[in-house]
Amino acid sequence: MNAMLQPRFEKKVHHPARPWYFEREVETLPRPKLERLQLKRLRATLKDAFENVELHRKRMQQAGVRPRDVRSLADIAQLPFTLKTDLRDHYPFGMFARPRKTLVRLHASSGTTGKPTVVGYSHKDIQTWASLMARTMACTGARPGDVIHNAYGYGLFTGGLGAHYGAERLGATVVPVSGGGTERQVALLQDFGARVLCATPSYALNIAEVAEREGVDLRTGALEIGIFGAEPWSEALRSELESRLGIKAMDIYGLSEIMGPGVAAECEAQDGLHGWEDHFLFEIIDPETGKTLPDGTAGELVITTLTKQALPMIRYRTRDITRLARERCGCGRTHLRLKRITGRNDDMLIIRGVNVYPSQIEAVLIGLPGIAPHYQLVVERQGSLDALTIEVEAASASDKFGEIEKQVSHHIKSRVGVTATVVVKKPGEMPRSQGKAVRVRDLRPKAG
Ligand code: DLL
Repeated sequence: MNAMLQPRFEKKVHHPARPWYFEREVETLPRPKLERLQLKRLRATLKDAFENVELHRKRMQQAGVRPRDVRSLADIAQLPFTLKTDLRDHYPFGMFARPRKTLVRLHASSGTTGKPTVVGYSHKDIQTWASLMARTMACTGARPGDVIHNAYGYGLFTGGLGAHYGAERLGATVVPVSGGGTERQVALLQDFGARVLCATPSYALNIAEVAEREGVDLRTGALEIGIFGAEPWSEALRSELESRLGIKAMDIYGLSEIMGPGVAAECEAQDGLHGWEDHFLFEIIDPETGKTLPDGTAGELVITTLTKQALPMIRYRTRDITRLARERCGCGRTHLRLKRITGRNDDMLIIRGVNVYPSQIEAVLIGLPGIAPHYQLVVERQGSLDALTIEVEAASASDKFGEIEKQVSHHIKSRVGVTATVVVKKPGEMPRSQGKAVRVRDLRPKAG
């Protein structure tokens, strides 16, 4: 049946009035106790890294700091940073703190250039990850007994298996669909009555579109919660997904180098992501100077692991831009919150002197009349400057593309401040995401 012919029915999403915690005691630990636990674990991690990872030992020696010199959490600022290039330079296993034979799992994130980044897990690391993902899912509203449809990709990417183990640990019924085969996903979502959908936000949009095309109204079904992450996304895309799928769209954050998904998660307040401080230490630094920035200031997120065995990370520079908030949250969790991650430092474009993240463009595009939420940014070099073209798809076949282009260009200029050429494509012409969406096509000549 055509989706347009079905009755419009706004489902009331059941979000429990009272929060439910997977690990109540530690999630609500008073901050002084939480910080004492962090310091104890930090010192143990530093000792372990010093004794077992040559790179960390050398770096600490060069900086003239010994693990026992770290007597307060603030002392961490004396320690050197770890970079993604360190992992690449020690490819594949050179930064592991445990013998390879004792590890039970490897994952890798695909590098666009050169070698991938390889990460390893001990048996205990996998247990910790499963618990943290269960905690993450519970924080977003998932409950034991739910059917959890897992459309994160299975394989070397941490999304699929991370969510899988978390869902099982929570006591849910996991459907391990992985990405792709979207028509089948729509059928399974209906047939199995999934309450929770795990996917990248861009792939969830693809699912919503295919469902509508097939005449399936997911808004009236069992689906109530989307656990979305693995790529930057905007509040505008959140509203789009919430209304098209009839769900609460929740943001989760993580990265392979630190563990995978399950590092931070939104609660029902949808006002920042609780970073699990009993396992990670979060800092914000100025990406230029490396200096620590106060809470509330936007900068680069730096994470130190506090319990990882196979791959302890000391002051890992994530390149992700966010802000920290330590005020108490209404949900009762005492762990700090990371504000929505705007994007990666490397993804920031400088268009005629104006800094812009793809997610800022997305926030303007979604909801503009006449266009669908499918877009790509093309960056080219014109003389000595970078020029931006926004390719976006028309909501319907019409002959008013020129008019839409003018409108979009005007809104981008007035709200983001950049001048962009806008090209409107016919419906269905822009690529659809199967996992992490490709938002930028960089056609600038490569340096060197
Ligand atoms: O994307 C882990 C993950 C899987 C997170 C599933 C959430 C859900 P990587 O492939 O190593 O790991 O990519 C990590 O993705 O440094 C961010 O730049 C970006 N990222 C992840 N979550 C978010 C988010 C997984 N919620 C990189 N918002 C990170 C914005 C995100 N960016």
